[in-house]
Amino acid sequence: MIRPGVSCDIFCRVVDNFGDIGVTWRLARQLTLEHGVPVRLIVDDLRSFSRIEPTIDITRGSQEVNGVTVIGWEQIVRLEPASLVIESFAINLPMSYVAAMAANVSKPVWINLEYLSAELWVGEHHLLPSPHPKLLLNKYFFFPGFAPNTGGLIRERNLLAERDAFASIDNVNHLRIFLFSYANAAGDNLIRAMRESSTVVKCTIPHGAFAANLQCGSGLWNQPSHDFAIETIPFVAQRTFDRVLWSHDVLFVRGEDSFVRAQWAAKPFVWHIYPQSENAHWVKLHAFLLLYCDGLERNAASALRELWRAWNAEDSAEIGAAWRRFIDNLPTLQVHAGVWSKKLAQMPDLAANLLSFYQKSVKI
Ligand code: TRH
Repeated sequence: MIRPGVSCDIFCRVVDNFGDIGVTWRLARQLTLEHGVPVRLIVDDLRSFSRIEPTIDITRGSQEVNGVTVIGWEQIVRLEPASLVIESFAINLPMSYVAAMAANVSKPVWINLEYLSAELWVGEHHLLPSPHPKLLLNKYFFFPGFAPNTGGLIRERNLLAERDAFASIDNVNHLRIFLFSYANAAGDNLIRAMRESSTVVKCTIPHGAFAANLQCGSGLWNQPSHDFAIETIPFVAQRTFDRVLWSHDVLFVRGEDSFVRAQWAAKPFVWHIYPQSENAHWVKLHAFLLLYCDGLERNAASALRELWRAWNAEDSAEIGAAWRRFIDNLPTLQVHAGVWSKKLAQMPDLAANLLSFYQKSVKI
């Protein structure tokens, strides 16, 4: 049981795209709906937010959505700090709010919710304190991750049961591909390879830069075909995003949140990692592959690695062959995706880990 009186402020700055708001919104909802914690989500970009939560009114400084109080960034000066304060992805909190935290007799538990990574050092740094240089305050690094010595992954209480109930009514005889990606120079050749495969393929692409950058006009993959269909769809609300994933057989995902949801969907997937300066993202990609491919049959593992490499390198020349090899190994990859998802589900979820750290900290 969560100790009475806990309240939580989550701060989100949208750097780009939807991952920052995607992760914080998911966490805010879970803390409120499953743990009964009153949450305020303070966001600097309601317009981006409204793409994944259409009920957001972008003209309102404060509003109640799914039990969470959503507050515009400019309202911060009025806030009395909560007992649990989560800043996401190392953003800087406004000085006035930090000073108010320091002035509190019972100091809030202050968390920096970090980016997800499978790198080993993450476990060593998880929950390390970072003392404020001037004020009597500690901020704690909280690292999501795939190992028991990390903060784990966001996983709602009924997620896997809902997924399994959904899967049992699933019955189609063509290959359904969901393609959510950053703009990718290898995109056209990937779609060409899908179109030319011997399997009947239906490919769904959410609106965005990836779809916009495809050479639809060239007509090659745009011509009507009995064996291939491609459709672009508008963004759905995040609440229904999982159902979209569950109704496909192969998932292309990106960033952080959809990457995790593909793993809970227990489907073979391809990750377009968020590109970082100095190619730092390749280290993260390989660290994840090392974990994910553990126990996966050799051929299937090499097919998966090959496709992930070609996709992230935007390698137009290799993507077609890599796709065909991936598809040849699909049954094995499907079984493995289920095994991986079960393995991850053995660990406590991120919200539970967060609240248990909070409980321990307030007892000290
Ligand atoms: O959008 P992303 O690439 O997000 C990010 C940001 O770029 C961020 O700066 C970076 O730090 C981070 O990645 C690693 O990908 P992600 O994380 O998958 O977020 C997409 C969110 O959008 C996710 O919560 C799912 C949601 N979504 C919907 O709700 N409906 C949709 O139809 C789609 C396609 C996505």
